[in-house]
Amino acid sequence: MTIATTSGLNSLDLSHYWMPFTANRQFKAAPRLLVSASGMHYQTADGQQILDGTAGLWCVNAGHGRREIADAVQRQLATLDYAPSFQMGHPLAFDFATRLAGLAPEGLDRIFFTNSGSESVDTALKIAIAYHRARGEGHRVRLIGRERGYHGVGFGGLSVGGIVNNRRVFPQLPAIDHLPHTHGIAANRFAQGQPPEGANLADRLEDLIALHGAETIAAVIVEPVACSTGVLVPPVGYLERLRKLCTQHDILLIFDEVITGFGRLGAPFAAQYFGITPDMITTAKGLTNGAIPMGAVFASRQIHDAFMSGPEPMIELFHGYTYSGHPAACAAGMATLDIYADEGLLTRVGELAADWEVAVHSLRRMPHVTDIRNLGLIAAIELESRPGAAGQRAYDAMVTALKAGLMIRVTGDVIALSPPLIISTREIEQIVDILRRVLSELK
Ligand code: PXG
Repeated sequence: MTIATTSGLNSLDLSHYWMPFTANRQFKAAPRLLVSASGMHYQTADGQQILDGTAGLWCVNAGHGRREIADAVQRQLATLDYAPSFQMGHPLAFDFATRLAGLAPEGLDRIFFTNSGSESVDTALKIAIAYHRARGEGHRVRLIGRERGYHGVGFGGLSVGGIVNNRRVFPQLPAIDHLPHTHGIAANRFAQGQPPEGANLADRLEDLIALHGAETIAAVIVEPVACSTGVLVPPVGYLERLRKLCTQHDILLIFDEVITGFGRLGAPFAAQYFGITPDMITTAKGLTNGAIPMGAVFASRQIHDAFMSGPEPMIELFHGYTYSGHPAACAAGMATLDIYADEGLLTRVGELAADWEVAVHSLRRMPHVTDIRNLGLIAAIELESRPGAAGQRAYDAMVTALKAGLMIRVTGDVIALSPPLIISTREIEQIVDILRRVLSELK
């Protein structure tokens, strides 16, 4: 068994690993290395305990080092390490899909397995286009995303996404358009929970329909809460309007719940929290508590059944991955769902959200803070950018917080928080206390 220790780290060769979404040269000059994790904490190479304010990258919902998951994966690998998923199967993938269907909003009970959020997104977009074709509307190929949306890094996801740095270097899919984002409305600053203004921005879909023709549009994809670009909480009534317009024009509505899925808002899915049923939900991350890479697309029965009409020997959807429904990932997922059920984690945020809201908004008067946003167990603290150095202030906050024993995420000059759902109220206070110190010392 390999156990990470601090010994040998001085001789660690950092040159070969090309790190994702990282300033490689800056990182390698002053590496931040984590070697173990348990519960709410990481441990660094030099033995420091770090309170995890971000559930890893928004994925370790049940906390770290869950023995049950490790044991389940180990048992599965020793029993059936791999089974082909094309024209073959293994029972656990069917069991896992059945369990997931039981958690899903009514009717979204057909599950397609992937290996990541990006793959879930590209899968859902392809299903949307193929669905319309299967029912004789092959002209519906246009996909609508939203400015400041993040849907992963596949060509589909980056095309519907709305983050300029992820897009500018790469060619995008044709037939894409974007709704406006909902950020920056003055009346919404420091709103607690859903902000009051901006539902009318959903009506901009009508402009896109007028411009392109509804019969060319396959799907609209949005994150119910746009997390990666700084926690943009949907204005009251916004998602309802999107749902209504999509239904009216036969456009599929996809909720990208890679982050909001599995309890982050206090319900299994944001769809249930908001009481709005999309046509598909994309997931990953909390699906396996981050322990094994896996994603899943939840599709409505109506979408699924539209594919099931041709000759039976025909493959209905020419799409899938070598590792779709991988046995080890299914085992991790089953063990994760057991933990969620046993510990009530998919609804626990309902009990924590009020304390969380009060705690994060107590930072309102700290230096540099221009806005605070929250929903469920998510929060953002937006800082004023230094002139000519956007992002630097929040980056410094991240480094200082880490030294003070707290892991936060930053995007631009926004601090994002999304701790594991097992957090205690004392640990919520700890997060805020450390941030208070960090902000008061920040240049
Ligand atoms: N959709 C959404 C809504 C996401 O948040 C993806 C798709 C892509 O998932 P994969 O598994 O392909 O990375 C994501 C991923 C951050 C951060 O700090 C967010 C993500 C990933 C890494 C960092 O905001 N979200």
